[in-house]
Amino acid sequence: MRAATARRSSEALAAAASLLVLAAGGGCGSAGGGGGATIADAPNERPFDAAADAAELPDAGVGSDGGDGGDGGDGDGSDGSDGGDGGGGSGDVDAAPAGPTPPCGTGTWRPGALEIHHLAIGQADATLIVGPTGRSLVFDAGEAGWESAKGAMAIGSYVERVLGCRRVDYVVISHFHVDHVGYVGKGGLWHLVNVQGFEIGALLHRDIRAFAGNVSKTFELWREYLEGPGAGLLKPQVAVEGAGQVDLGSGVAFKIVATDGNAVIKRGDFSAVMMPPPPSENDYSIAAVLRFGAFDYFIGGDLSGAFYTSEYGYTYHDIETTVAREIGDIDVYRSNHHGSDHSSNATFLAQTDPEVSIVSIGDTNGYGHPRPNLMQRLLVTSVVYLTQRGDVQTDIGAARVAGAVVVRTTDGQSYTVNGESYAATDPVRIDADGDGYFREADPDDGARATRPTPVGGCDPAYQDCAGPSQPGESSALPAVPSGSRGRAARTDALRP
Ligand SMILES: [Ca+2]
Ligand SMILES: [Ca+2]
Ligand SMILES: [Ca+2]
Ligand SMILES: [Zn+2]
Repeated sequence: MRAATARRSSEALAAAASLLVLAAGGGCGSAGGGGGATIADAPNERPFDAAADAAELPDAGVGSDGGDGGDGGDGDGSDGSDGGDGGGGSGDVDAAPAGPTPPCGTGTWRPGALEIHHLAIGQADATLIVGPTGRSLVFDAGEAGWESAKGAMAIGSYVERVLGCRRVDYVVISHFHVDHVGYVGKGGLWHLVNVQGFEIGALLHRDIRAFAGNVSKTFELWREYLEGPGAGLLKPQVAVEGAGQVDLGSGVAFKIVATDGNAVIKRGDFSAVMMPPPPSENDYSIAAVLRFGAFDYFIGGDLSGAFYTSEYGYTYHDIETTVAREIGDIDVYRSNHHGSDHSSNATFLAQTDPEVSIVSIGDTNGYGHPRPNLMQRLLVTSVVYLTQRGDVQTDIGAARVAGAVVVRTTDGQSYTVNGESYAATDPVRIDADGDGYFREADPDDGARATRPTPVGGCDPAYQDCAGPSQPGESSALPAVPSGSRGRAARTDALRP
């Protein structure tokens, strides 16, 4: 369901209107941006490819991946290798001169635009979100190899090019795997603040004291670092569900809808348990919905969508199915867990019904990403953009291999993805029985007690299977307003 709507004039009007708002302040720190004369020369829809950009940097050759990071990693069980990339490499990190931080708002971003940049940094994640007043959030800042700083170098130069400065208001780390946060003392988020001199307003992370499954050296070092030298630099906060922690400017809501397993997995530290295999770090990913007008976007790290036991010593659990009812209909979906088919389950996609899907993926991944099943599921519901081609054995159909994927809107009504135009929609979705699941996702939309069951079933070791019909769900469903039967049930409380 895509519709072309190139409405340049309404975009320009909205941009002009928001310039007036800007005079009241906000923005990324200091400068208010380049003024109003820039609407005609709108920022590049697709400024550059982060990986390519990094290759031009003098220090881009640092930290070739090597050795054994001991990272529990990101595997699927559909493959073998995990953690470090193997091979030699010194891993030396040259200290890039930080220099004075230029003023914010002087990069490619222009006031009035909401931009979401999915960087192409291989099999690792980094997404830059800039609100219409210039407030900024980096969601994950990972490395494709544990000893690498290449991801950080690419992220740093990309962010500076968009914002004009080395400062971001928020960093959200979905979970503590190298491909989402990097390794302390080597790369990723550590490198951004310690070597490149980035200033961070606040770091939101999951509760790594109260919830731990299959942990890695990456996880343990970050847990120490955030309570030690990292505390002052990163101002870490434990993420909580809701929209109270992140302010991306007027009209934008950034709501955390899952963290620490969304109550699907039992609370506790299972890191010393060998058998049964404890939950994957992926299960605990922070997930969030961003709403701006009719534009709805979801991002959720490596959130899992099936109970599955890996031969590598961890288990996945279906978190997506419970989170789906908190999300509702979306326009753009940042695919969970790269190109894994243990995520993006059928219930999740039926409930959220995205028009555009974005898969952050590396060409040289050992996991067979994107998995054929995943591509089929995404392609029937959405136009699919891949940051890299991934495994060449997989038929990707009409998916676009795009490099960095940039989503941009100025009015919350139409948006572009690397320059292609789409209409944001808020379709009427039917949830006749009021159980939170639209009829497309609900096995029986006339029976409130009948809801989607977790993919792969319930894990008696780490879930409460004797409780409510679905783990993680309180037996008391939210009250249903009497007039809501047959109407769209999504809550609009977040809408600006
Ligand atoms: Ca929408
Ligand atoms: Ca229903
Ligand atoms: Ca039902
Ligand atoms: Zn990952």
